[in-house]
Amino acid sequence: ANREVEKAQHAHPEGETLFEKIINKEIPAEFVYEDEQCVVFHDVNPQAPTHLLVVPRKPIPQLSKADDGDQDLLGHLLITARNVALGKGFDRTGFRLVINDGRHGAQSVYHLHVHILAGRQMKWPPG
Ligand code: DGP
Repeated sequence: ANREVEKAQHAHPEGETLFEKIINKEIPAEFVYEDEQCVVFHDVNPQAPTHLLVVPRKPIPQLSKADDGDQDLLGHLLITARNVALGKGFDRTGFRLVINDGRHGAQSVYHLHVHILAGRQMKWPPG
């Protein structure tokens, strides 16, 4: 987990990211859902028994750079996360959604994404 923070502190918030390559199927990922607006796939470095990423096809670099006009898309990401979390094979005990933004948020990939974490007891405050 600290490795991830280290990586995040050296990430550059510009240019094409890995997630565009995943969305375009140029590099593989374990997809669980996709539609016209977003995709959902497994995080390569899971921090919980279930760790998925909800990623808009539109390459918004981070939440703080989203436009007011992205309101419907942002809503769709949450509804999609909800649908996935209510889906088949998902633990009903609860889950956590996380959006990391910028350096202090420990964001490492500058293509907006919502983490879905589940399958264990979460703690508060987060590290
Ligand atoms: P964040 O710190 O919020 O920017 O999280 C980025 C997440 O992306 C991190 O949990 C690890 C994950 N990740 C990074 N590279 C890849 C990859 O190539 N494939 C997949 N599936 N996940 C990745």
